[in-house]
Amino acid sequence: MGTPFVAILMGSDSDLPVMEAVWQVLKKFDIAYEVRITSAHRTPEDTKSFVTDADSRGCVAFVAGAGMAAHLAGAVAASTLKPVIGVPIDSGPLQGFDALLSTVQMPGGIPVASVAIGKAGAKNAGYLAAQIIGVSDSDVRQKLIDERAVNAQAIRDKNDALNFS
Ligand code: RP5
Repeated sequence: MGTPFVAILMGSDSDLPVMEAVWQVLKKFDIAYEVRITSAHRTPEDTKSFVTDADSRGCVAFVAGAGMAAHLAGAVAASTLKPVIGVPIDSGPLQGFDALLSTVQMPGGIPVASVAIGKAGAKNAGYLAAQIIGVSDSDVRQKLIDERAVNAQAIRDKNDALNFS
């Protein structure tokens, strides 16, 4: 088995502007990833074979982003026991509320960890995948700890600079 990696799937190339936030986070932590445009309804066989193959090659977690009646994350979860993080994309007239419900409302037994709609959700999907890897990878865990410390200090510095009281 090769280097552990995160597999990132999205239903359409129109999801790319949101989903690129996932690998921007992974890059920061030097985590390997693979990206595929593949749809639960347009290319169901390709989706299943990519998930099965990635699973066998050392994929640690899957991130699946889709909009509208978003069943991609659920379809991925059906083919693997690895953690699946779903990103509801704000495409379509309901601005992601449809995708949120489709992603988060999985029936019991086949879980999908849904994050928020859109770019913030994609970013958090990257962080959640990094934290999953950080359970067994101390380098990644330390980088996450360091980043949180830097972010917390930035807020303290702002308070000092603004001097409210
Ligand atoms: C979903 O339908 C995709 O994930 C995308 O968010 C939405 C629209 O797809 P396109 O018509 O832009 O390809 O399957």
